[in-house]
Amino acid sequence: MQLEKYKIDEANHQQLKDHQRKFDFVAGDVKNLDTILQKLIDFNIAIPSWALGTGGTRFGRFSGGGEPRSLEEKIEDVGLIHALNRSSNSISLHIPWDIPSNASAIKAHAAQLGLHFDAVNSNTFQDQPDQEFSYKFGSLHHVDKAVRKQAIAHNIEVIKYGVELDSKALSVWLSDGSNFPGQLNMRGAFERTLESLQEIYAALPDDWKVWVEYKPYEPNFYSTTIGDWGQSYLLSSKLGQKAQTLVDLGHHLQGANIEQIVSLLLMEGKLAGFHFNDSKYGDDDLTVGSINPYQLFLIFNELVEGMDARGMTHATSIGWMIDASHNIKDPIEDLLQSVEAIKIAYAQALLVDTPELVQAQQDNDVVLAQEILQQAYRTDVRSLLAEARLRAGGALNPLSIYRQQTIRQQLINERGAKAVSTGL
Ligand SMILES: [Mn+2]
Repeated sequence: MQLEKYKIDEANHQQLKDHQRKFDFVAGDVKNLDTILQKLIDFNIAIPSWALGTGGTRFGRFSGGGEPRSLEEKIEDVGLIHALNRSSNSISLHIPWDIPSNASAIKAHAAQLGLHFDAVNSNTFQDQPDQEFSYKFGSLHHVDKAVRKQAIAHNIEVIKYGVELDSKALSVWLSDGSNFPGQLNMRGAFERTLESLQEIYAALPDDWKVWVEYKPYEPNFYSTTIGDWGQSYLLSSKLGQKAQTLVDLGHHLQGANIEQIVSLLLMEGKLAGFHFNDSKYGDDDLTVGSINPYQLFLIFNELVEGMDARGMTHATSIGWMIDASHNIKDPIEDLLQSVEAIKIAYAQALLVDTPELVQAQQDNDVVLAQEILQQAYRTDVRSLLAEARLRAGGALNPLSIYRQQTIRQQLINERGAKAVSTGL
């Protein structure tokens, strides 16, 4: 289904007076208001195709109904999100969960909804029914060359699908690791991974990147072959300029200073981009900003400062993507909340008074430095986001329109109460 523009306009009209009062209250104190609004309009976050269905736990999956049954329907759902928030103009595919069998039709369908394709993701953490060798003991790091070759070929095939869709990056996350001490020679595993990635790297088109994601544990619980940003950085450095490190917020041990990691990767030109989510304990796949919005703000503060220092365009210089799929919310509502939380953190980071902060740091004025950051963090920027959406043709309040228009019920009517998203 598609949401007609006039329905959004009608709802906006009803909310406009209330919005204007809130916006005027905040906007009066914002320097460079129009520049900031334009940056917010430009800033889009890619939606992963696997986030449009209800995720599972190790114990079960409870679908909410009306889930997209095909890639086409997933694209329609992203189109709905983008129509509402004008901030989700791309979709990231996971192969083989979503194989674009007719690339030109898929591309045309997406373009009609104002969407394009972000990074394509390979999958060698599961066995597929028709594959010859198992990934039980790893893929790109496997001790058996035949298994590595199969995994390399899969990645090259994913690049091929991506080229057809005009994607520009291959995102690689490996579950390769070991569960018990002694199971694996760690140096050997790393070296085999590097060799495999070198073959994949050689197949990248000139204007492509490969993004190397890391994760400390799960599904393996003793070692992971690309376990942290240092290991990913080592690989991406050895591979070359087209390789960079991808930061997934949930892929850190508790207490890790992610903002510092981000700052240094950005300094080295090695930050590929983000997989946004939130967590309390591990890779929890919770909605961005639901647990620790201050950390998200601190990350964006480093991003804005670091990107400005390198003269990078915020919206397009690195990849911005959500990677979350949990099990109790309506996925579309969850994604609307996620995009909102990311843009709130971004807007707050744009409000940081950088010259004042630099001076406070120079003076070792710790109290003032904290005050400057928290002044920005404690500003309610939601009406700035709403104004940016309004100017871009979206909804003042996407979630309220989504509910008011009973979109989920319409999707259930169209697709069925038992429709379960493909892939996950
Ligand atoms: Mn991820």
